[in-house]
Amino acid sequence: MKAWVIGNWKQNPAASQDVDTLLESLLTAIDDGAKASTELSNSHCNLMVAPSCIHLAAVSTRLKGTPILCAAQNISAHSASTGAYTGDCSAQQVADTGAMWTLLGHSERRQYHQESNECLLQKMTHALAQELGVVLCIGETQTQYDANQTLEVIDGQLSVIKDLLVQQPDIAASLSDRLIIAYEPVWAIGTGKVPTVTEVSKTHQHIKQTVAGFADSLNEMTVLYGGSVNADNADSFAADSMINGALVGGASLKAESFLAIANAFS
Ligand code: G2H
Repeated sequence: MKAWVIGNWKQNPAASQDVDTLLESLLTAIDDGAKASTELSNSHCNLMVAPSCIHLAAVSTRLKGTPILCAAQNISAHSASTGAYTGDCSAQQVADTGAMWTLLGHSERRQYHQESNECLLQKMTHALAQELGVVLCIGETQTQYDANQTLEVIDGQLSVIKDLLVQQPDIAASLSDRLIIAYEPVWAIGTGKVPTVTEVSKTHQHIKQTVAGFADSLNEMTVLYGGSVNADNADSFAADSMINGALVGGASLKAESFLAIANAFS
């Protein structure tokens, strides 16, 4: 299975000039890597970045024809492609920028925007209708982890996939190409704390088994780990066959560390 390394830029960088600098550093390093036939030629790893919505169109345009894909960080829960929804961007508007994926259900969206399974079911439906792939983020809080509730919490969050398949059984066959799950323990996000590789591996195994139980066609689900992944710890995650890549926040804002993580998974 080809690994994925995805940079979630969150609400960064502040200036579009810094977006350009980051993009050009990434593209130059990949170009140089291809010329030198190193791992950075990207033949073994899918690379994607998710800029903030204000930079999405520019980044998507710049990345056209390059080995890096572009994703939105979120889409509107409203079904209409246009309308009176101040501050929202519809799936169709995102697709129109050339972006081919969207993150959904990141813990920061769940926490600060009260995104529920119902809301995420709507967003997944709209994304897939516009042929956007979905990176569905799930994970437990510190309190839930301490109370040994990780798998229970994850099962609740994964049930949105089951609900989607109940509504649209016909998409089951194609869903594995358009759905990635990112397991991100909330307590590991931006904290420098990480679960052990064994813990992540066991949780990923549970996620894969659970999703495979929803439909036979979902028996090879790509499951990424996210939460304080950096150039130093990426190798250990990459060495485990249950971990099919990484969703990277802070370390994706520097080309050097993002590409070092990509190398680890290549
Ligand atoms: C988790 C991750 C990216 P960071 O949010 O999705 O961020 O790598 O900064 O912990």
